[in-house]
Amino acid sequence: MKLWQKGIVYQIYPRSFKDSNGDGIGDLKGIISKLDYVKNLGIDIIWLSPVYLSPNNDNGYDVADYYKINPEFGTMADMDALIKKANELGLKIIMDLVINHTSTEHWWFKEALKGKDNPYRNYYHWRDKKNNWGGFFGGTTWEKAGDQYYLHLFDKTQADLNLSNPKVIEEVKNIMTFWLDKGIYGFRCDVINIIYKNSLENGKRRLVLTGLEHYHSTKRNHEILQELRRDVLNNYVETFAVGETVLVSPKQAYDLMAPDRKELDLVISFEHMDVDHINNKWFKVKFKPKKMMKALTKWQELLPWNCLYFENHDQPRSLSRFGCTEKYRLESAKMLATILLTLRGTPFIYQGQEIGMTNGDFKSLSEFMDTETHNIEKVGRKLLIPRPILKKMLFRTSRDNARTPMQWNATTGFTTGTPWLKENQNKSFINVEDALQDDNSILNFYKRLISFRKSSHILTKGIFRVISMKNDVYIYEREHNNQILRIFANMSKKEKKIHNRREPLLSNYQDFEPNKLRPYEAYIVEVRYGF
Ligand code: ISL
Ligand code: CA
Repeated sequence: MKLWQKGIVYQIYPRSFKDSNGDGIGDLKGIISKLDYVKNLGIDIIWLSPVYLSPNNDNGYDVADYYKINPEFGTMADMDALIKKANELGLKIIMDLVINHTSTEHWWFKEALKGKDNPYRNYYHWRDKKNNWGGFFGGTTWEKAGDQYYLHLFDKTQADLNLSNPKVIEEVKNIMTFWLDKGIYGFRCDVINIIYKNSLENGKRRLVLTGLEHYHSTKRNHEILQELRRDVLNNYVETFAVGETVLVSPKQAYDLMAPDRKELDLVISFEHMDVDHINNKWFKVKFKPKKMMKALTKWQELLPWNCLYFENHDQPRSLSRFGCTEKYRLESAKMLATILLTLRGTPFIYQGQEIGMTNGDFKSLSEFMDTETHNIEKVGRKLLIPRPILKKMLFRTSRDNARTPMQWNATTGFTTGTPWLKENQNKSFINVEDALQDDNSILNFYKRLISFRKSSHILTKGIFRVISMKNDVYIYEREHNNQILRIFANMSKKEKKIHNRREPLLSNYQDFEPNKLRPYEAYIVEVRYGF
């Protein structure tokens, strides 16, 4: 087994993790100061969201220079120190690789703006007129610059790179090599299945993302990934390339990660994140556990290995979506943790998830910093969505829900200054300092689960088999070498009848009652057939 299969990944969103100098913005020195914490949790791999030079219109996903560190985060020397200290602790680092687009502040783009015959013009996509494509952040995907328009599938300050230009591919290879030579373990590749555009013609009309068929999972996209593996990743002993995808089926995901195709190692898919909305994430509906179980089961059955996650910097907090933030906060957070760490695949934990952080307690739209949230607000206003409804949509779904500062303690744990994004006031009782001292905390439960998983061949290697998805109760097994663990998870706040008399090996309740699951109760039992 590779390290990325045995290990646990922890995602750090640098801006919100730990501020070391009181300017209200998390930074690299802050991260260094918390590496011991991450290590003690039982983590093996850190995924660092972008730290490159950036004007921060999309918090670093708009890269202005791939070879420079954003000064708000520190210096290249700090980055070297982070890699060194992490490696000393046995922690690997993967960095975000954002190659679908650059910031319009990137010097390539500034050169491109100089005119049609500039050598960098062809680094981007240009048209004389807009087409009918729809963007990920709402609205058109074309912005005028001079007498032409450039393509941006995301914010207008994120210009799509033209990967049909071999020079751009060379640039990507150089960037990857530069960072791998510094001792990182690999990359989380941003929106990696939409990087190659077959054509810039009008698309078939769709409710969202018109034009998708021209750039989604193209053949050439696969070839590019094969080329990056062959010419870059293969030069190193072991690397890890995990790709974030957009709208993939299990088959499309498998084609990106199948070992014999030599593209990515692992794919981040979204179906289980789409279970509490209709059409798109802004239209939330009541969460039905069955939908989640079905989505998880489907991917467990169809892919040999999954990226297991309930949260990241783009998703509202899982506790606020799929659990209970009040009466059963501890139980439901631990129940979700139990599922996360007992399925087959590589678990990803997003900063703060391990202490049960919840959605932000935003009171007004002006408190949001996220460009997507503001773009969608504009779209909503144009569509004449009544203000109270629009507000509700944004409060519930804004990506800023996941980006509020990490709650290290009840007071100035994140920063001694003014945080760049409003802190959640529940830091008074949801914070690392308190959680470390409380044996019953979500944090200590995560630690127990992580060490349980790592010492169990059944959980790391075993096959997955679903037993039941009825009545809000998820029951499945993992099996390896004829040894079986059965996992029970009550995903609701109602007590449920089940069949089980065996004492659990690990449970989110202190005691055990046979043949029932109390609200959000979840546990692991050992099964012996034929005895
Ligand atoms: O927010 C989303 C998921 O609910 C998606 O629409 C998201 O924009 C998409 O998954 C792509 O995300 C990635 O690329 C974006 C960046 O804004 C996100 O933070 C990043 O994770 C553009 O680089
Ligand atoms: Ca700082």
